[in-house]
Amino acid sequence: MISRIDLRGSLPGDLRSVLPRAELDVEAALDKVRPICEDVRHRGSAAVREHTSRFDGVELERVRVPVDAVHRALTELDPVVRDALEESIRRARAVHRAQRRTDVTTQVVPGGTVTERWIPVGRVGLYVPGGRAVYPSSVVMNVVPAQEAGVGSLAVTSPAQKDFGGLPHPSILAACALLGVDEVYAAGGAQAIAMFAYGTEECPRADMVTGPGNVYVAAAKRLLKGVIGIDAEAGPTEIAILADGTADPVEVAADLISQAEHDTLAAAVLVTDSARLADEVEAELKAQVARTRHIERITEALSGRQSGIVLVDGVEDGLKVVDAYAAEHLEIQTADAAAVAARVRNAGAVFVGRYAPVSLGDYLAGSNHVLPTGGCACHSSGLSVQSFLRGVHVVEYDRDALAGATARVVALAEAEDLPAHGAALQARFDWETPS
Ligand code: HSO
Ligand code: ZN
Repeated sequence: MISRIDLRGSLPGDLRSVLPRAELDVEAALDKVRPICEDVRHRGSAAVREHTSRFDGVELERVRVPVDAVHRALTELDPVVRDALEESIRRARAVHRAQRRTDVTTQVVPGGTVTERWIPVGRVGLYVPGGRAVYPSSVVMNVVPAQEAGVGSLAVTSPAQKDFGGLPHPSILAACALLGVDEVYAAGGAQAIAMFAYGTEECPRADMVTGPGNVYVAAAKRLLKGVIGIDAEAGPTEIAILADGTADPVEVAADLISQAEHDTLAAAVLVTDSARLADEVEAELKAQVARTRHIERITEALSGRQSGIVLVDGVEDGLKVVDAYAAEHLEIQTADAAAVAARVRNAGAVFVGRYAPVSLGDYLAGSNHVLPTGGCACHSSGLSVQSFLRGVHVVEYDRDALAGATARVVALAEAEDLPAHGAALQARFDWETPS
């Protein structure tokens, strides 16, 4: 069911090329989404409604969801789910509140300071998928950091659902209500991203759009990235587990399956120096997958070329492999897991030891579950308060401080053949203009 890659002996120089990974063809979807985005740009709400009718089979009178429908969804939410969501919000708030930044002023020279001022994005649109993946937990993970960053205006959009009277899924509406977000739209796909990017009669334009989505959503984000700020393009979920002979095969298999459950393209990768563990995990996968609800999807994900068991000579080599892979989620299931985890450089989030499975992080650890996929963890971080802040340098120099800088600015400006730059400083002083 799951392939093996044997890297025992010696590791190849270009590790990335031998490791399993899915490819998502966003480029191919660009041509499909371009006319939709243009249509929304020129015709606003009418275009959003028409594309909703075409793709979601729902005739909308208005794209905006009435506020009372948002609140009603919360009253109808299962109290057990409500309690869990509330605790998830509490824990996420605690972690994200600690990420807030304070303005820092550096005195560069006497009389000359630069202050880094952190300013939240003014208005953010959050895209919440509505197909197979209806995740109220992702509403929490996107909204909480934006709110903690101080974003003043927050709107959510999620596809209109035929089965729910043309509204987004009720669990999405309920999560919005719990978080205090009542500006919600029933729109999905590229038309929803364009709605935020250009604005419509119903929905004022947003400065930034975040949230996962299918390939058309990713393509629309790529297309409109100059018009609106975006978060990362989310690809299929990935879990990598670095385990040695001390790991429990039942738990390792369960964790691999947990993320394979998301999508046929989801990736589950075990990196281990124990051939015995590899065999036991493989047997466990067979046994456990047979008992899962989403057996077909999981089987396809685990047997896909993006998943595999990688055999290495020791934990040291294992670390090199997981760093090269740069997983969205990385579990460390080894002896002295904390010490091994401390040496990881590339991962979206690291889960240390048997009592920190990825599923905990998906819902209730307090950490964010919007994380870089596709190897982007080597240069990017997950969603955080920082994602919704801009650091603005505020420069304040007094007369003497500027006078002390002028000769050097003039020298650099001359070196770049931009004398007017230097002259702008000289104009403030009784300075002899060089001929
Ligand atoms: N594992 C997903 C997030 C998620 N899991 C939502 C369950 N619901 C990507 O990090
Ligand atoms: Zn998950």
